[in-house]
Amino acid sequence: MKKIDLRSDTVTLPTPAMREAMAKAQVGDDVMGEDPTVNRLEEIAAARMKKDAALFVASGTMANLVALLTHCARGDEVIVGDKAHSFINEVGGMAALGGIHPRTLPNQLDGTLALADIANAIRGDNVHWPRTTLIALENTHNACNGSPLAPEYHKTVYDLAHARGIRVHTDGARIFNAAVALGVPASEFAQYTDTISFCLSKGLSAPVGSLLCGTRDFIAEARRQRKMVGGGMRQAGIIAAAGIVALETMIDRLADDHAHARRLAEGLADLPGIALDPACMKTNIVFFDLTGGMTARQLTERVAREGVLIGVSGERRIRAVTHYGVERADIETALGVIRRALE
Ligand code: TLP
Repeated sequence: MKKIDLRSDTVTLPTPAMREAMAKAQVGDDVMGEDPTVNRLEEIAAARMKKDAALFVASGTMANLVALLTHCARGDEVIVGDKAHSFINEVGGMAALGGIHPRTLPNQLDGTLALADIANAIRGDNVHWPRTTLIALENTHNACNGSPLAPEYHKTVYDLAHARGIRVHTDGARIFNAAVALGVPASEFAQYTDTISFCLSKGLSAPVGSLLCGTRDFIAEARRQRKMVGGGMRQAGIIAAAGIVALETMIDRLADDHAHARRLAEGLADLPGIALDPACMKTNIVFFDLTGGMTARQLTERVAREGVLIGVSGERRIRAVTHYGVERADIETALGVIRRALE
């Protein structure tokens, strides 16, 4: 029985081309700046985002942490969505390690922060208050149905931030999903954010790694912060090699994942006992709610016994994510298994 693992696109396995590139990668000591494969990956990433420079880090969590540590001093405030990955799912690293104060605003259904909320939240100069230093956005927005944020939205936030002397960081863990969904290059989003991070290890299927992109000076300082949090990885070209293959070969196929997610959402919406609006599903992440007696845990356990893995994300809320290795036929199989499990 083939396992159909829809828990996350982080479960993707490296492609044969990645394994070959890893085996043949030229490597050196990256902390000394001497790993040619890491250097190449960083150049490719910066060029894709049309930024000056990029830094290879171990994970999306490290990319956001290093970005925030570089942007903010202790006691500074970052405006961030209440459903942002960096607020919910990164172990409170910004507070624990950076002394950074999160000011959460409600994420709208489409993953945005309301402009009026942002404008109201930016603090003036007052001896009682922390300084607002940064606005952190997320694109696609994981917890908001994988919604892609439009470049125009980024521009509005960027203009507002810069008019008030504040910078913007974008957690673009899945920025290529946003790019494919909206039919624009990733640099369209990146031009309206001071820094952007993205992951190689999610939909792009590389085994490890994320990139943080920004100005040359910013990345030079981020390199120190990366070292401080233990992210100097030495012969990291072994993993960077897979990242290069990911950027060169795995972006366009994300459209398949989106089509599969759409089919999954439509199929689920037809099942009794499930609530979801397929119109909300624009990329590869599908959330749905159980409206009958069953809990999310009960359903996930039942379907797991038949080889379909989905993620619990609330008492009656479930997440399913499509990715490389999940085919159209797998979606139909998963729908059948879920339907039977609900009966
Ligand atoms: N997200 C993971 C889990 O942590 C929830 C997933 O399965 O979706 N930003 C965003 C928007 C993310 O979705 C994630 C991972 C990260 C950052 C962190 O990346 P990693 O796992 O590489 O540290």
